[in-house]
Amino acid sequence: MSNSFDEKVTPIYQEIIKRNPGETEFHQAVREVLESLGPVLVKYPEFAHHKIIQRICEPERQIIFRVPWTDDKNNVHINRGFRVEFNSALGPYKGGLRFHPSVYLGIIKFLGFEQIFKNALTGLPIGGGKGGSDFDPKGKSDSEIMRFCQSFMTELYRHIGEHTDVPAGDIGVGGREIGYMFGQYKRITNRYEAGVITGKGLDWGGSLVRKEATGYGNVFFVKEMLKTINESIEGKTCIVSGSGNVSIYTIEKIHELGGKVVACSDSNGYIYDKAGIDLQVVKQLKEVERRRIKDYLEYRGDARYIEKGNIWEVPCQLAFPSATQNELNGKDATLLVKNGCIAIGEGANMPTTPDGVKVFQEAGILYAPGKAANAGGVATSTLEMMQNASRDSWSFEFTENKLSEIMTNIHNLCYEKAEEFGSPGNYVLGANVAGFIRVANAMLAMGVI
Ligand code: NDP
Ligand code: 2IT
Repeated sequence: MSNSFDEKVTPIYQEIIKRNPGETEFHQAVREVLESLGPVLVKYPEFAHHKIIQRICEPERQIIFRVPWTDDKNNVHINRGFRVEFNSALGPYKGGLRFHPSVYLGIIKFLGFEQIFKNALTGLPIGGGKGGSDFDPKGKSDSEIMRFCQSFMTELYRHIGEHTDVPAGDIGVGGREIGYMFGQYKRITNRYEAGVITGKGLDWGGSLVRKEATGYGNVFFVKEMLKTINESIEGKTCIVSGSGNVSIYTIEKIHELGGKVVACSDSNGYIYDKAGIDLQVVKQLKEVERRRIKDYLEYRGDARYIEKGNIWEVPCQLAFPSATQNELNGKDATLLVKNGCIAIGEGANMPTTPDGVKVFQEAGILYAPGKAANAGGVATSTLEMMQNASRDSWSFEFTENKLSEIMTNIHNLCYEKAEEFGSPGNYVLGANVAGFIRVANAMLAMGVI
């Protein structure tokens, strides 16, 4: 066991491992938060007395259900659906749905756990939850996707609601899937309850900037970090892993601010384009045609594609891991630092392994953990809920300014908390402590529930 654990926290962590066997990603996420909490328990002994940590680590409710569907050839398939309603101290459960074959309870619990603190950092009234399925959307026809989403919602609808639990997208769930799920919810309940799900289309209750929000928000966060060392995005060479929703809008904002992204990827390999990634090509391939990133070469002959390659070997000054958990390990981190990387902004949830985080921290480079840096997505989902509740719709500029303000606030909160708790520049500590204290205070006020 690492000595970074406070002695009060060690037995709590051991008990969590025992109660949740085999859920390695959940253990990893819990450990990272608990490693920050020693000094918090010293300052707030009432949190220990009321067993806030133990309660926060136990989901309020976990739902697992069968999702049967038929493919285009009339074969029957059975997938497993999940919704973990983790913590509602600050508001209705809020968090995305992930459709990916790797999904199991341990992944949904890690994501739901992270979401509690991320949502708290936004300052908005949202609790934490996450859901999804081990369904693999790759290669499925549009009507197969629709039937799967309808079957998934036929069970999920009874657990959600605008004041109860509000899902959104994540890996494998974008505007198309949200549309099919909202349609089925509306049909079953006979209610046009727009605030039950976010990431909706712009003509039917969606918010401008939601699609862009996670990527833009991450870039805003990194911009704020760079300011603390009198640096900026302008002129920097960047790499962004993945080529999905988060990656695309990270690239867009970096380019708008004068940086140059030279590499992005999918699960098959990465592309390197020295002249800078042509984002229109990536959007066409990924958002419209749902093809592989290697097909980028058909449009940009000078670029290179490295099948199964490691994107972190590309020299850069700023890195934005935006694909999935544990995609960047200790060796990768060492390589990035050696190649001159000065800042990391995590678009994905927990993309850096614990030994990778250690490398960044020991090298003293700027490192923004996902729960702070990618909070712009869920924050803008909440702006969508506000617009739904008031039957209003806001302009792009107004909404983007709000997002930018929220990201600056999150940055400053993490920065200040890290200083207050004796670890200046440690955004991991700052984010964990600030998020935890907000939830803990609400839990304390509401009694033992
Ligand atoms: P998308 O499904 O749009 O894109 C995911 C991208 O990551 C694809 O390029 C995909 O490649 C790649 N990827 C996914 N899983 C793996 C894997 N196991 N190994 C290698 N590559 C992988 O998802 P998002 O962009 O929405 O999500 C990306 C990350 O951002 C996730 O960690 C998510 O939790 C996080 N996030 C998303 C938010 C949102 O608003 N959407 C908000 C906050 C965080 P391929 O197509 O080959 O699978
Ligand atoms: O990880 C995340 O924050 C998301 N997938 C977005 C959640 C949301 O409710 O918008």
